[in-house]
Amino acid sequence: MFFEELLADDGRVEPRDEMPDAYRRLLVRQIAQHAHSEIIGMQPEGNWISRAPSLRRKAILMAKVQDEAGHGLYLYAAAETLGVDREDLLDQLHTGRQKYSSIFNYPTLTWADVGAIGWLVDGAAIVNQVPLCRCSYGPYGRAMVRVCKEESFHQRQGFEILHTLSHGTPAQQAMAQDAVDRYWWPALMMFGPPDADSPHSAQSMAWGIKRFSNDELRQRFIDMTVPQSEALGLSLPDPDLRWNEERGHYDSGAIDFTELTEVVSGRGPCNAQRMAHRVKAHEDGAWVREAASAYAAKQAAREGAA
Ligand code: BYC
Repeated sequence: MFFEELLADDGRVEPRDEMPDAYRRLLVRQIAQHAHSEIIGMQPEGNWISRAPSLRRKAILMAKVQDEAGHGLYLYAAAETLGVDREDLLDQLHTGRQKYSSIFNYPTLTWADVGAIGWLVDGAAIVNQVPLCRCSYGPYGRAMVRVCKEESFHQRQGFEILHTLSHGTPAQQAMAQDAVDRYWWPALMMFGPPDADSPHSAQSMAWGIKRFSNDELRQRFIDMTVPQSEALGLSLPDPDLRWNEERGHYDSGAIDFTELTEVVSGRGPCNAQRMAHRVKAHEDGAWVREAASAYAAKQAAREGAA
């Protein structure tokens, strides 16, 4: 069969190729959730654009939040190549039938949270998404290449914010530490449930959508981040974190996955607020979509007449 042979050969599946329905469904589910995460992800940081501490910081943050909107658009476009409709995906998000990343249901209480999101959340996103550049589905993998380049800039801007704060006044240091204390565990939960409780991993890895398991990527993130925290002079809020010579990895404390379940089930600190804001933004933007459609129809009619 063409599909199986292609995957066995590490080839790429393209939109018009034949593929099993279950492969298509698995991809639509993941790409849609990913797209939704990017656009909901604009909210926690967007909250600080008007309060960024300098013009430079404001300009950088605006560019970053705009990048996240762009990522959402590439991903909705990638999902559409699988035969789904963007309006329908948005409807599923707005009615709670499709998920978005748990991480965006936490509040951004101080400016340092913008640094912690860049460093930890975008850092986790890179670790999760670099292997997705090799995803067996072509349009998703290609979208990820550009997304990862931009995420890498985002991660550095977060690190630089925290570096400035952690080398600042005692109050600034405390603010940076507090942000890291609040974002560390939720960032680890971004990688999903432990492998033993991850219903989609086995099939997703067999089909070359995911290349590594949730726990493997979580470990990779921890190993990468501990030395960075030392460079920042900030501690990570896990007393059990220590290098394990035998394993060649950091050991870490147990993650409270009941918190992930709660947040994913809609009971996180900001779920209701994030969703209400998203639905309102969509409704407020209806006139823009109508105007764009009317303009496109006019252009098409003009081209047809010429
Ligand atoms: N939050 O079988 P599993 C970003 C769900 S964007 C919410 O392990 P899978 C950024 C999962 O969907 C960040 N839900 O699933 C943006 C499934 O539910 P359903 C988003 C979660 O797919 C702006 C169920 O739990 N990144 O970084 O094999 C600014 C069972 O899980 C979560 C992506 O979407 C969670 N944390 O693995 C800054 C990357 N974890 O569908 C940054 C692409 C699990 O059965 N996605 N669930 O109802 C992936 O790599 C994978 O989908 C995941 C989960 C690793 C997230």
